[in-house]
Amino acid sequence: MKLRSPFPCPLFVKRLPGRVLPLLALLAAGMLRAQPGGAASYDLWLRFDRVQNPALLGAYREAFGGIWMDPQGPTQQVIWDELTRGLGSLLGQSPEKRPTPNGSNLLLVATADKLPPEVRSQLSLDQLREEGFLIRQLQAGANSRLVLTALEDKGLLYGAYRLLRLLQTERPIAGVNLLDAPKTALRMLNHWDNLDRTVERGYAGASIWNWHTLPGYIDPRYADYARANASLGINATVVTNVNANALVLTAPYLEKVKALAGVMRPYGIRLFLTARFSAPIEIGGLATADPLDPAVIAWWQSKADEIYALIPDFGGFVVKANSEGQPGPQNYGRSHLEGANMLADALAPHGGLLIWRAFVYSEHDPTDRAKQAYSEFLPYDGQFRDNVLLQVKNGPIDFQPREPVHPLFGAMKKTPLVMEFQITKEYLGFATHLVFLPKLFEEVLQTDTWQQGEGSTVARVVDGSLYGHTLSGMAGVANIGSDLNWTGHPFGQADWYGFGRLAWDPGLKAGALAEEWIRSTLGNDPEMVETIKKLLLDSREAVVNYMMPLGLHHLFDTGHHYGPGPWVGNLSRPEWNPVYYHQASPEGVGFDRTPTGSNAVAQYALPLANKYGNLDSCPEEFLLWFHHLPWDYRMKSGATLWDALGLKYQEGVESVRQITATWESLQGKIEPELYQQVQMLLNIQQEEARWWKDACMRYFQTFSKLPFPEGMEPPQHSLEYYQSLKFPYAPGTRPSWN
Ligand code: BDP
Repeated sequence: MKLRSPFPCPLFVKRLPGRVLPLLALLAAGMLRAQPGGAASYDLWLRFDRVQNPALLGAYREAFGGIWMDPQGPTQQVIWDELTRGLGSLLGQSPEKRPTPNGSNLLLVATADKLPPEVRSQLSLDQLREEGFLIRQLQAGANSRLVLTALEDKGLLYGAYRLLRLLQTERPIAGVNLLDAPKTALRMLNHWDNLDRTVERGYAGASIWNWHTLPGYIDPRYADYARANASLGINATVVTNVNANALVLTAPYLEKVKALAGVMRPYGIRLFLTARFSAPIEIGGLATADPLDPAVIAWWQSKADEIYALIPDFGGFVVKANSEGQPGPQNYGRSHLEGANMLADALAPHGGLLIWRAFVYSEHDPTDRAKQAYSEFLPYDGQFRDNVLLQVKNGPIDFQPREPVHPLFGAMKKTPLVMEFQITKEYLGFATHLVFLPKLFEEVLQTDTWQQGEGSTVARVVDGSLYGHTLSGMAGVANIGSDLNWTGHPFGQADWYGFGRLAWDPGLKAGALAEEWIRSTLGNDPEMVETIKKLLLDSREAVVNYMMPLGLHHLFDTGHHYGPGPWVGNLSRPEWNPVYYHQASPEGVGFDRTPTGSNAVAQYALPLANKYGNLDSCPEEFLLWFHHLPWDYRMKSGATLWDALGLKYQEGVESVRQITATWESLQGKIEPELYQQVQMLLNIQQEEARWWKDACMRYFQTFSKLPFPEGMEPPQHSLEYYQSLKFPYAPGTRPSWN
C-alpha cells in the first residue's frame, strides 16, 4: 500500500524554480519570517510572530492558558481582539475564554472597579494614574494569575499592547509587576497632509486620508493607523497641514472629519484640525478675520459649536499664524496673544484645546531668525488662556540635522509648551537615508536648560513637571503615507515608534527604544538585535557629519530641501538663503551669536549662555552655530578649522560606508526583501553623503583658498557641476499653500 504524505507537496511548489525551494525551506523552518509584506512592512511592530525561545514559549503558554474578560464597549472590544489574536499568534495556541476569574494560568483583564474584591485587595490600586495601567502576576507557576488593570478603558488598552510587547521582545513574565502611565497629556501626530492628498514634506506616498471617498468609504487603513498609534500611547492626531485650507471647516468636510474621528475613538485618539486664521473671510463671507471683531468672534464660536455637535470629543485647533505667508492676527494689527485667546475662547466651553505654533519669523524683522520666536512670545507668558498650548520646534531655526534647543524651553514658565519634532525627514535625507531619529530626540530631551537650576531638562519641560503643568505634550510631524510600509524607508517605522514611546515618556533612552523596535519588528536573534541597534544609533551622528558638521545649518538647496545648496543667496527673504546661515567669507565661517554678534546666546539661562558663548567650553558640535571663526582657527585637536571641517565631512561619509558594510554582514539573517530594500537605499545614501561633502567643501574652498586636508577624498566634480544640479520633481515640495 502506498502511504500518502500528511504534507502533500502543493502543485505550485512543484512548479517553482529550483533556487526558490531552499528559501521556502528556510521559511518553513521559521528561520526567515514570512508574512504578507514581510518585516518592517505593513504590520509595523505589531507582527506577533510565534515566540522562538522554547523555554519562554513554554512559560508564556502556561501563564496564558485562559483569559477572563467581559468586553464592554468598543475600546474593550479592541482590547479583547488584540489580546486573543496577539496571544494566539505569539503562543501558537489561543487562550481559552474563561467564564469566571477563578482558576489558574489565567489572565484577568478588567478596570479596577470590575476586578473581583479578593484580587483588588492584593493590589495597590491607588497607584494607578489616568491612562496608566498595572500588569502584575499574583501567583507564580501552575497557579499563575496575571492581572491587567487600569482606571479606565484607555489605560487597559495601553496595558494590553504593553503586555503583548513583553512577549514579542521575549521578556520574562514571572513575577511581572509593571506599573506605568504616560508622563505627558498630549501625545500627538501632526500630518502635513493636504485635502488633495499631497503631503507637504511627505516622502512615503500620498496622504492616507482619502477625503474624496469619506465619509461613505472608511478605508480599513484608518483603523490600522489608529491601532498602531494606540499601541505606542499616541492619543491625538492633527489630520491636516499647518499651512491650512479653510475648506476642511465647511459642513461637507466636517462630516468627513466626523467619520475619521469615529474610527479613532475606540483607540483613544482625539482628532484635531488646523484652523486657517482667515477662514471667516474665505468660508464665512465676512470682510475681516480681525480677532477683536465681534462678528469674527461669533463666527468662530458658532464654528466650534458646529464641530462639537458632530464630534463631542474633538481635540481642538492647531494654528500656524503670521508665519511663512500664512494669515494671522498681525494682519489686523493684533498680536499672537489676541489671536490665540480668541480661538481658545471659542473652544473652551467644549473642552477644546488651542495649540498655537511658535514657528514664527518675519522678513520685516532684521534680527537673527534664531532669536525671533523667543522675543515674540516670551512677553506673553502668563497671559494665554488656560486651554492654550504653545507648540515649539526643538530648535530655534527649523528641524536642522543638529540644533541647540529652542531657548523658549524652560524660559516660558507659565505657558505649557508642546515639543514639536519632525519625524518626516525633510532635512535628514527624506525617506532615502537611514537615520534613527529617536537618538536626535533623546539628545534634545536630555538637554539641561538650567532655567530652574541643574536638572531643568527639556524632558521635564515637555512632561510638565518642571513648572507643574498638567497640560503638556509632544507633537511629531508624521512620516506616514500610502506606501505599503507606511513610511517609505522601512526603518522610518522606527522613527514613528520611537517618537510615540518618547511622547509617552520623554525620559526613555534611544538605545532601549531601538532594541524594542528591532525585537518587535525584526525578531529577537541576539546578534541581529545588537548589530542593528548599533547601526541605528551610529546613523544619527553620521548624517550630521556628512551634511552639516560643527554647527553648520540650513545649507539645503532651495524649496525642496533635497541636497546641498550652500551657495544659494538670491532669495527674496534673507533668512531663506543658506548664505545667511553659514556667513562664509575669506575671513572665516559661522554665525556669530555671541555678544559681538546677534547675541542669541543671551536667550539661554546663564550656565548655558556661558557654555555656548565661550569658545573654550562651546561643544564642537555647536561651534559654527554660535561663533564665526577664521579658517585657520585651531580646534582642540590641534587641526585647523578648515582641516577639521573636511575631516568631519569625510567621517560622515565613512560612517555610511561602515553602516552599509554592517548591514551587509546581516545577509541571511534578514528577510531577503527587506535586506535588499535597505541595501539599495544605503547605496543611495552613500552617494548622497559623498555629494554633500564634495559640494560643500568645494564651495567653502572658494573662501578658504586652502587645499583639502589629507585624509579627505577629493571631490568628484567641479563646483559648477554641483551648482548645476536641479530637481524640479523632488518629492514633498509645497504644491500650493491653500
Ligand atoms: C518648514 C517646512 C515647511 C513648513 C514649515 C512649518 O519647509 O514646509 O510649512 O517648516 O513648520 O521646515 O510651518
